[in-house]
Amino acid sequence: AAAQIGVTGLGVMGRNLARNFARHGYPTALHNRTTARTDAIMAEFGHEGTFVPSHTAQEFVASLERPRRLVIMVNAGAATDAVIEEFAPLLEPGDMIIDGGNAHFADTRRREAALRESGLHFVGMGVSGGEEGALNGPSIMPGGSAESYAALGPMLETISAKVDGVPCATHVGPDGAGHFVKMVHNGIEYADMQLIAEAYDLLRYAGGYSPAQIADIFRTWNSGRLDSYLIEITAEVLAHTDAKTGRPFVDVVADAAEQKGTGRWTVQIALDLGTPVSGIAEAVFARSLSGHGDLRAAARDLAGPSREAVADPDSFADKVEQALYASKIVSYAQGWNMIAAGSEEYGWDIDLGQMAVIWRGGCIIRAKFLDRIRSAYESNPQLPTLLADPDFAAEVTAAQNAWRDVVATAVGSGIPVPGFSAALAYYDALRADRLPAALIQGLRDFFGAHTYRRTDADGSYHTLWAEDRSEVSR
Ligand code: NBP
Repeated sequence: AAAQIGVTGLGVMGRNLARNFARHGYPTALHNRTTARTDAIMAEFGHEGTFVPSHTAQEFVASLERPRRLVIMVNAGAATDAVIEEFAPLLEPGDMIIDGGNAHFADTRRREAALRESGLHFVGMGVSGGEEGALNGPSIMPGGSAESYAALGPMLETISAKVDGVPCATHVGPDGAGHFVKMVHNGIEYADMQLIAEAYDLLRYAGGYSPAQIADIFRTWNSGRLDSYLIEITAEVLAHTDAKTGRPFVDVVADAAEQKGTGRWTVQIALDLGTPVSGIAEAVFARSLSGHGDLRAAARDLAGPSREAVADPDSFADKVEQALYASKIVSYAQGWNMIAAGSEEYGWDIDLGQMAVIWRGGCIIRAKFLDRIRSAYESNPQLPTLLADPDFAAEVTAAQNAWRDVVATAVGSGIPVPGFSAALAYYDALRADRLPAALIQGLRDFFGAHTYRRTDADGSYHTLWAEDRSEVSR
């Protein structure tokens, strides 16, 4: 039998992606290093569609119609290279290797270039939505050649999530573009979660609300402009009572956040691109700080204000909603600027509005809000920042007093809000007439003769600081 697509690496994600293809009527070839896993999947899910299981790489490749579409769903890094090395020699020009793992986009660029030499298409494909999404409709971010997308895209659009009938899958751009935007997506997810966590902390310790009450507040927020998957599940997690102790679940979970690395990659690459993603950076650092039990123990006795509840918790909760929303706009503005910077650097020509379209469903950051980003870029594809979109600008303007109050309350109460305050600082820095960067340039010129530019004349200048302080034009 000729399968239209094959999946190798039948772990949590690969198995569900394969089932998703088969359930949509595509005969799907199955392969896994440990063959027992393939057999077990056939036994359990074989009735869901047409599967063509194989125990060897040769059989697997032979079971695919041409041009072959071979999806790899294994751990990123060495495992992915090993699997590519195993299969590439068995393929023929025009065939596609599709890497659905969380690869670093630089690896994807390297692999794409190498496989192109032998006439193979390599598609670095970001997949978001976890286990559930892979089965029922993920958000899919494929990179690679336009030719490969022509052969693969319709299948991806079929199995992806849909919002208003529109698939959450699109051709992002050449080589590493898909994995790049998946990485930024994950970075934005880190920032979202950090902002949500700060909102919770404020409601709890400055608002004086219980976790169950905060769950209700999040539920209310979820019926408004913050409507999103993460706000929805925040209410679930906060409402949950620990079965063992009867205490709020959030109080029995150790407060040390872990990470698998895509947030860190986002920040590393943002530093290389020179694009300020302070919201994502603060989120990554906040997780890492939370895990430093040694530092936290050493600092426990440092002085700070006592945490007292505000006088009017209800109005405070409303302000926290505004601060959260405004900070979220900033964080998405930063994320989108990073995608634009990557697109520019690598010549990907990414359609910025389309990223909002494919993240409206299937993925972890899915939200009503993304529709607004889509329309902002639809109105102005050259939008320099989301904050310049008239609708977003109006909303942030309306929220800014509350936002400042919330940050001030946090500072006054000793509640750390790196996400809220970094977002506000970014907002104020962008709108400032003059930044103290002028002084920094003066200092650089003083100690290192690094020169500076002037507001009143072209050219670069150096001031002879030690002597008569006259300026020298360079
Ligand atoms: P799992 O740990 O469930 O499965 C890993 C798979 O990789 C297994 O099939 C394993 O085969 C195979 N594999 C490994 Br590991 N090393 C191999 C090698 N050297 N040669 C051949 N096969 C090898 O992982 P998962 O959660 O399905 O994740 C797969 C990829 O998807 C990862 O890159 C992950 O980052 C990405 N991803 C995960 C999620 C999520 O929510 N979990 C979401 C989006 C993307 P075996 O059975 O023989 O050990």
